[in-house]
Amino acid sequence: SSKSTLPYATRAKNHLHPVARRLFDVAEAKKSNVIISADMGTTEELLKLADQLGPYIAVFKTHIDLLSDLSDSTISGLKDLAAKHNFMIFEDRKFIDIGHTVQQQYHDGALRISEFAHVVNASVLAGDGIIEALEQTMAAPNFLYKDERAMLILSEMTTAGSLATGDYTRFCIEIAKKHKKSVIGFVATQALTHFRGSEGGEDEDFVIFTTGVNATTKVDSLGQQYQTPSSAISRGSDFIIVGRGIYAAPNPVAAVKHYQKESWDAYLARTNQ
Ligand code: 5FU
Repeated sequence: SSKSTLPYATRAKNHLHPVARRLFDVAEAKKSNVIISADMGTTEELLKLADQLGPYIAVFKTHIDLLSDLSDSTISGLKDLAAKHNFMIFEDRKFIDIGHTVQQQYHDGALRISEFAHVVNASVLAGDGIIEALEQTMAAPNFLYKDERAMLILSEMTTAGSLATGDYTRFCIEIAKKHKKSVIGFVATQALTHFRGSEGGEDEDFVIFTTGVNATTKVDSLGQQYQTPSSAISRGSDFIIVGRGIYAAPNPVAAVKHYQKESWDAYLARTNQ
């Protein structure tokens, strides 16, 4: 049977990776499987959003390169708010280069991603060397955040005409299975169990983060395609990622509460609770 029918609490107990355990613990503690996609342009807006929405979210998703004023206070402010509100941070950087380059982009560099992001994602367009490179950095003996960092493979995308489908998505699963020390799951529109065949091992519990979620809109003008929170969760998503549906709403706090309730109720239904 699929892991996605198990409660987060059970998955938290059984998961091999400490970052996945913590994700499920946070979800359970806050009764939230919502991730805000905080696509802000300044540190002030970013930190304000994190403080306002912090109580209602499990994870705060950043595109740190959107900030025009990234500085020490951005990073320390984010880390303080993550501690204050007990949320995790996902940097949606979509690493895609050769191993040597992504190590530098992940650790140090201008964006300092390894310092603040518990979770990052990578595309395997270039093969699994990118995963090995990031895993090497995450597991280095002198790496400060060992056991507190993990990654997701970008295995599907939500845009019209996406090429990340079929055999490509299947390849992502093969790579994930081989790198369970660092890969905890996928960015995907649904559980990927239908690609896995019958050999899905008992210790296999991939976490699914789902972008392209909006309660009221179907598309944007640039190819984005949405499903609703309850659709995403019922199809096996574990955490829904919402950007404009929340931060561009007239009242973002009211909006996040709405998304939190809809997706938590869908999770309870899926897990027969
Ligand atoms: F990998 C992906 C994808 O396939 N679709 C996405 O929409 C990532 N995203 C991100 O989720 C995108 O870069 C935005 O940060 C966010 C969606 O924002 P929206 O305002 O909810 O459309």
